[in-house]
Amino acid sequence: MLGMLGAGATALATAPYLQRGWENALAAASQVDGTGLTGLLPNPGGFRYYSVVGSVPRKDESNYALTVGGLVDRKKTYTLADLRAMPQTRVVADVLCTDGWRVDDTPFEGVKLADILDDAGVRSPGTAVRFTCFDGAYTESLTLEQARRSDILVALKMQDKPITHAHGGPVRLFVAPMYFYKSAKWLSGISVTDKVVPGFWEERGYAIDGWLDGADRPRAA
Ligand SMILES: Nc1nc2c(c(=O)[nH]1)N[C@H]1C(S)=C(S)[C@@H](COP(=O)(O)O)O[C@H]1N2
Ligand SMILES: [Mo]
Repeated sequence: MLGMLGAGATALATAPYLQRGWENALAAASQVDGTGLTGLLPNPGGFRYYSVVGSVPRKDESNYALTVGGLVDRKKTYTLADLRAMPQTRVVADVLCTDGWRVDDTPFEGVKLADILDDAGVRSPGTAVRFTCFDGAYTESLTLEQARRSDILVALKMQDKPITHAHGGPVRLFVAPMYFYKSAKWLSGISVTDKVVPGFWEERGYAIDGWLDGADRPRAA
């Protein structure tokens, strides 16, 4: 029976499993090395797995929640279904990590961060946004002006599929015009603050503004 399958059909049948195997292997390796050395392993998808902690709980429709608070008029909690019911935007952009790897033309899809901020109503003196993650460790931030760009998403899909656990699913941030460290995985909290609070890597020397060269930045005044 197996002998009757052409080589091509076999490859087609096994490729998705191989891909998932890689993701699991990378995730497993990072339980041992949570700080990014696993990023040196080859990965056919082009992406490398990053986590600053060894193990991250899995969340799905049964237990995922995104809370929005801080300097807002209406504190909110969104389930996955709530986020899926909002208008979806697809952004295709090059992903670049400061470690030197890149994956061009990667589609992300989800809710504009700006829509979520409008929903909650930013109030004075809110000028920045802080992101927290259900890995319990990673944080990120943006100015309010940056956060309102239409190419910054609370993403539910990556490469036109639901975001996998390894890539920060079910919900991650996607900040298209900046280095990928700004795109917090396993997003669980959005808080409007009165000043930019440096994120996890920014406390360790990374630039707070992660603009990519050639990103369409606001003109200097
Ligand atoms: N929660 C969390 N988000 C994170 C990180 C992380 O370690 N934890 N790493 C950042 C960095 S440096 C990169 S390059 C990307 C990697 O995303 P990937 O694992 O989907 O390739 O996630 C960013 N967001
Ligand atoms: Mo990165």
